[in-house]
Amino acid sequence: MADGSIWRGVIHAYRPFLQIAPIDPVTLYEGNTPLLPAPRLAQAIGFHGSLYLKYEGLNPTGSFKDRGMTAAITQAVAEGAQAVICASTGNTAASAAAYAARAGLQALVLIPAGKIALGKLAAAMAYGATVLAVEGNFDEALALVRRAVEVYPIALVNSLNPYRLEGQQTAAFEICDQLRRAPDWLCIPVGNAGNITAYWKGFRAYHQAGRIDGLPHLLGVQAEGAAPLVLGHPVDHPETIATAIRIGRPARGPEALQAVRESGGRLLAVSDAEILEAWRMLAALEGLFVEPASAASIAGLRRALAQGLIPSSEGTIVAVLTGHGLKDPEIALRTLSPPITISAEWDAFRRALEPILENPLARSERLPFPS
Ligand code: AN7
Repeated sequence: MADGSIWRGVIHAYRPFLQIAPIDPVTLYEGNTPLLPAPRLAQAIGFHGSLYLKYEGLNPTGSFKDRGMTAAITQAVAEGAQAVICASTGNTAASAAAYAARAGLQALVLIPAGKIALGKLAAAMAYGATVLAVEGNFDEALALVRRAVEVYPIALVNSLNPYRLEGQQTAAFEICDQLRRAPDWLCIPVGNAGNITAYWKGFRAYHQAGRIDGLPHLLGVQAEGAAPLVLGHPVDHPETIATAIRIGRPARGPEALQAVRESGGRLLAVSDAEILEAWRMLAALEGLFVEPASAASIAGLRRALAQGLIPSSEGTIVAVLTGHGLKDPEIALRTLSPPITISAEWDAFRRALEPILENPLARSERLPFPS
C-alpha cells in the first residue's frame, strides 16, 4: 500500500466495518484490486465522462468471491465447523475450495454438470474439494445444498450465508477509497444477486460513516436467457454463454430489487452477442481479459447509454469486472479465429508476414467495433 503498510486481506483492512468473529482471519490476502481508468473503452461506447473498471479477476482465485469467502470461512472456523458446502456456477466453488484448504476444512461443491468453465472446475479439483456434478442447473444444485445443511452438520458458504455479504461489501469500500468519493453509477453483473446486494450494503455503510457524501445508482445486468429479475419471475431453464450467471432463481433476488430501487438505478438484460462484443472490447481496447459474465457489466452500460438511461456527457462510472478471463479459455478458442499455422521456414514466414504488414486494414479488421 502507498503508506508502506502491508496488505493482509479485506478483513484486516476493514475489520471495524465487518460483523465477524474476532479471530485471526483465514485469508489469501484478497482484495486491494486495481481501479483502472478505461478511456479507450469509454470512447468506443460513447461515454464522455470518467469510466473506471474494478478488476476483481486479480483476486487470489481469480474472482470477487474471495472477499466473501475469507469472511465465511473465518466465521465457519470460529463456529467450529469441520466441513463447508456450496452450489456454484464455478467461481464460488473454486474460492470455497481454496479457503477451506487454507483452514484445513473439508469442502464439498455441487456444480451444474457440463456447465461450468474449465478453469473453475480445474481449480476446485486442485484445491482438493469434493466436486459433485449435478445433472441439473445451479438453482437445482442450490436446492439440494439448502436441504443438506438442514440435515448434516456442514456450513453453507453460498451467498445466503450473511458473512459472504459482510466480506463482499469491501469492494464498495475500496472503490470509494480509490476514487475518494462514490461513483455516480456502479455497473455490475447479476446472477444469484449476492454481490449487488453486498455492494449496496457497503455503500450505505460508508455513507452512514461519513466516508462518502452521496450514493451511486446501481445498474444490475443479467443475461437475456437468465434474467429473472428483469422479467419479474423465475426462469426454469436459464441459458447464456456467460455460465457464471446462468441462474434462474436468484437467492438474493428480493434484496437486489430493493437495492436497485433504493439507489434510483436500473436492471437490464443483454444478449449473449452483446456480452461477447463487450468481452472482446475489454481485451482488445484495454488489455483486460475477463470471463464473459464480467463483460455483461459493460454490455449493460453500453445499452443504458444508448437508451439514455445513463447520461453519456459526464459523470463517474465504475464497472465491476468480476472474474478473470483465464477462468474460461474455451470461450476465446470457440469464438475467435485460430492462429495461422506456418512451417518453420523463412519463406513461409515471409509469405504470411508481408500481407499483414502491408495491409493496415487487415489489422484494423481485428477490431470490428464501431469507433
Ligand atoms: C464472474 O460462483 O453464482 O449475483 O456460484 O462468477 O453475486 O451471484 C457466480 C456468480 C458475476 C454474479 N460474475 O454474482 C457462483 C456464482 C461472476 C460470477 C457473478 C458470478 P452474484
